[in-house]
Amino acid sequence: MNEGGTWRVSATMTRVESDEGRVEGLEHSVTSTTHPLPQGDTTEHYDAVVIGAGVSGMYALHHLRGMGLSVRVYDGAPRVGGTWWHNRYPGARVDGPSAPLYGYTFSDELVKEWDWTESQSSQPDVLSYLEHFADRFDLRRDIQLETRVQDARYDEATQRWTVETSTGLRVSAEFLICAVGALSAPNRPEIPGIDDFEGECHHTGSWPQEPVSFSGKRVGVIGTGSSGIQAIPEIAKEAAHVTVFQRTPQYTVPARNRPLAPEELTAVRENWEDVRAGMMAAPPPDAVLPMMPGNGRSAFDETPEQRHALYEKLWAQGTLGFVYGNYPELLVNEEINREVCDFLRGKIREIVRDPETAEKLMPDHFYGTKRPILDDGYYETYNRDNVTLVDLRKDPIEGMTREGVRTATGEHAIDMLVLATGFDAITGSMLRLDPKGRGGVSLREKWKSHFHNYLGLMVSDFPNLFMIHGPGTPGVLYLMPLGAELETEWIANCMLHMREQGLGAVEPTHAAELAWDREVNALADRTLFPRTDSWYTGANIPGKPRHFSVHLGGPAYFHRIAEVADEGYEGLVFTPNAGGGAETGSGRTRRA
Ligand code: NA7
Repeated sequence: MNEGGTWRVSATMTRVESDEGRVEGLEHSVTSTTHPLPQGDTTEHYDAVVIGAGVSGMYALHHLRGMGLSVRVYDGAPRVGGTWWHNRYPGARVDGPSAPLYGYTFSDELVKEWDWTESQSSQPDVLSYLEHFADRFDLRRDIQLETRVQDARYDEATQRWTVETSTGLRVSAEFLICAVGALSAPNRPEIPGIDDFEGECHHTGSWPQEPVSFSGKRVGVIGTGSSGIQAIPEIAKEAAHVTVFQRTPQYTVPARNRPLAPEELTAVRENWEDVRAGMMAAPPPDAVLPMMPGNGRSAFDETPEQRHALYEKLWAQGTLGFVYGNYPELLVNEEINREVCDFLRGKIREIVRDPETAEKLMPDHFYGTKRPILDDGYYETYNRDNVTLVDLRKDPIEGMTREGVRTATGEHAIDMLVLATGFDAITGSMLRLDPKGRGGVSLREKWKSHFHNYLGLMVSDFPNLFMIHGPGTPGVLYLMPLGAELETEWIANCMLHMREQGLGAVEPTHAAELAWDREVNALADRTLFPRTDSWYTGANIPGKPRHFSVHLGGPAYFHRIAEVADEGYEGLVFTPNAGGGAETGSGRTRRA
């Protein structure tokens, strides 16, 4: 959409970028502020520093560079890919709407040229795709790997961020884009004696680069979330024995991964505009829950038999269609949710032959209120002779010894411990970065008791800092690549607005943050989500403030943030450019 000579994301989510990576119409609108270095000063200067070379960070680089900005990306890993680089455990694959939807959408060429091979893409395939993306759009020349950002500080006088890296670099930038990942700060449980364990120990979220052999080994796995449930069947195929230490039993639905037929890809490519539009379509205003497209029928208009037939059909089809193709009441109505839980518990009893093991596997929370899981033979794995399940609710871990895991009833000798214990999700990687905002205020201090933010994109007292997939975005419950595109485009348009208006700093008001928090929570409170302990609420991390951190609007979120921009960036305070020379723009520069 072209408004007065510039491009911005409108409420209808018009695409703004060409395949070549230039943002159409912007070449003359944005001037890079790469400065010549003063003598003796080794600081590098950019318009924007992006932290993270994963799905979001790479797109941010591509888009901002396409606007003519100077951009530098830093990532501690030796390769691009972010979460998809680190989560290389056996069985890792996309467990959401997958190929070709789990990919960037902005480039028709990219959609046409990348041949996804499976319906649920494997981690190596996603990583190859991201490597291809980096090459295809010539991103590597602006990405510096094996370089962790150790310090990031805002200077009010110059309206710039100064970043220091593990490699001794000092970098200055007007904008700091934190693409640090929603699932990037691994949660290592503090088990007494864990450092005494003499065997191998690997976390699924930071899996070794070298191949890990399970052959002939007794492997203990702690954790039965998505990662554990993907990894356990694969490990059990190779290991001498697997002992699973389960704290919370989980529902999981068959992934039904299968090879993609070429004609399926062709059909998507031929209808790409419609497919893409469908991914972003605004839910109807009377939607039971905006993130749930549902199947067009209300559960209450059908008989119990009809509902059961739907659950059977969805189970047979597998995939997250079990959630998204279910009744729209699934995540908001106790009665319907309980019916689905009963159905799924029945499936566990059918599959698992030993009734005692089946009982240990029975989940008791509302289905879908923890991240829904897809598996490939998870419950079936407990029918193997080499797999044992320990129910930590009845037999808790007391500590680790040199040889294994000690629970209340005895010791489980193992050669390898796999920690599938998840992440300090959504906020953990920002807290690990701990940027220092106005007056040196630290994010850790700011977020000590609540993760205040505005639109999931910005934080008051942290001018010119933007987050992608931050708390309060639908990030982890939407399509991560598309979400990254849309959030980046919003951020880019905000930057463009500042350049046009001669503005040097932007941040939200605290009042806007509080209102946003209410908005996110009002949506969540309509659902069953807040009633379950999960990483959405922060309950998986001891001592973490309980705060529901996901916007449940799905595509509605993107329409909401577009509306904020269209209405003159309500809730943001802009400060004129400290460098002088530029005039403060029209009615969009406001005070709180
Ligand atoms: P999750 O979903 O957070 O799962 C972690 C699992 O580890 C879960 O079963 C936890 O039990 C368990 N856990 C965590 N800490 C402990 C301790 N101290 N003792 C025993 N068990 C523990 O992480 P994943 O990596 O599986 O998945 C994260 C996301 O990645 C996933 O949702 C997809 O979006 C992709 P709990 O349920 O907290 O009782």
